[in-house]
Amino acid sequence: MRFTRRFALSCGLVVLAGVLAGAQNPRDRHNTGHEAFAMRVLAAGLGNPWEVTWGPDGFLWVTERTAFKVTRIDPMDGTRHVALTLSGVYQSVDQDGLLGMALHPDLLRGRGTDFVYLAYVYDADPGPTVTRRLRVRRWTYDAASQALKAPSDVLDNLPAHDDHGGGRLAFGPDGRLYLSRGDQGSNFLANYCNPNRAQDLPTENDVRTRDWSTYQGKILRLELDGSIPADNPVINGVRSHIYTYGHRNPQGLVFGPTGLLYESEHGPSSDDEVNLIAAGKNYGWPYVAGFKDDRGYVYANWSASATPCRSLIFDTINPPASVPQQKESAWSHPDFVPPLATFFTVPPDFDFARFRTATIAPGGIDLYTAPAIPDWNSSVLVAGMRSGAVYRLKLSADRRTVSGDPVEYFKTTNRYRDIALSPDGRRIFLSADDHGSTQDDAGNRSTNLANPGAILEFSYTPAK
Ligand SMILES: [Ca+2]
Ligand SMILES: [Ca+2]
Ligand SMILES: [Ca+2]
Repeated sequence: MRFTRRFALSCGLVVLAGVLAGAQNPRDRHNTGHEAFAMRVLAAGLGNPWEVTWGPDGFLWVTERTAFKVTRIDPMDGTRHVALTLSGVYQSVDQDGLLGMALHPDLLRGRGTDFVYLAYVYDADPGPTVTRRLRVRRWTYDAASQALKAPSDVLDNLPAHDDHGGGRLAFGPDGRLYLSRGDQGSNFLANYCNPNRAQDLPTENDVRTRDWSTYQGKILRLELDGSIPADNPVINGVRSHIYTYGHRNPQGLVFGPTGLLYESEHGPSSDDEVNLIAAGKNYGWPYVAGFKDDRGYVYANWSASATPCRSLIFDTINPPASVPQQKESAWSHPDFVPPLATFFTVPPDFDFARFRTATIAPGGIDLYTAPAIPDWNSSVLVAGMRSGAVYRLKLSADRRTVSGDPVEYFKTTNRYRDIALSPDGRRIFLSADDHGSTQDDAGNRSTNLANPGAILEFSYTPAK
């Protein structure tokens, strides 16, 4: 087939396709985990909980994307304590608002660094026009009042838009902040005429003038004061905040115990990716989705159409002849890194019009390294928004490759946005969006979410 990307929401065939997809869509041919877990709704009705992480105080720390709150939740009884309600956040779509949060590793350890870092979208235009930008700002946690105080800017004026916002923050073992930035949905859906800038890199002058407009489809590495680390990679002759590039919409970012950095990102209509992130590397987007295999994806650059793009109607399956198209195999780059795993790579003749997207829409990821659940140490856990499940990828002994196929767990009719683990590894907590579409238990698309805005707990119950 000439071109096979597919926009899943656009067509009435999806209901029929849902029935047929069971036999053909690789997403529906997964292994299901045999371990037993008890499910409990720990909290519900949160404003799109986005990041959930286990804090040093034994509470779950949660960002609420659309309520602009940082909420601490007692994992025993679900009691909530709001540590901060932000002002100055901009949110009007599903990709903006309050996003990532990283806790300083010395938070509540009496070292004077009780810091919490947040990433959120704001409107940089003082007038009626909306100009989305992303800011990273630091707060100090005051344990006596259980509140976040004393905000201090880290970095702002980062590009943001109405689609593919990335926004995950991670605190590295090297004492630096890592931040994922999406490709802003460029060359796709409503933004199909915007050139995709995931491969664009800044000039020396851009860096000197603090023009961060190329920070789309990137993973950034920042000093804690927002400056560019002196040991950041030099890419194309320039050192900037950019750590890696060629990403689409990375929403998962987590460090393993030996300092390896794992990332998840959304694919187009196939090939969501889990990547091992290494300094200066190119992860291929938009030239390559998943592996460089010419399966199910061709880069069609709408912004370069010979006929003005705005006069065209976006069509993922059959772009008009005026839109330049390039097969994955026609592109090569010395720093290209293929993914560890995809969700899911499709057969060469996969019929997207019939069988729909093969993606899970990955949200956050976490790394499981506890001994509690037999054979899970070490695994990457990936939250699937569109599939309503979590996938476990078993890692090799050096944690640099994935062994075997993904195994599915915790299937419900929810959009799982992020994951947190109790330190003993016996409890897995999942945040769930308060609206949107996912799959029900029969594999059909559903917007009737079982637990809107919830934190769900799954406790491992070992076989007797
Ligand atoms: Ca998390
Ligand atoms: Ca890639
Ligand atoms: Ca591919």
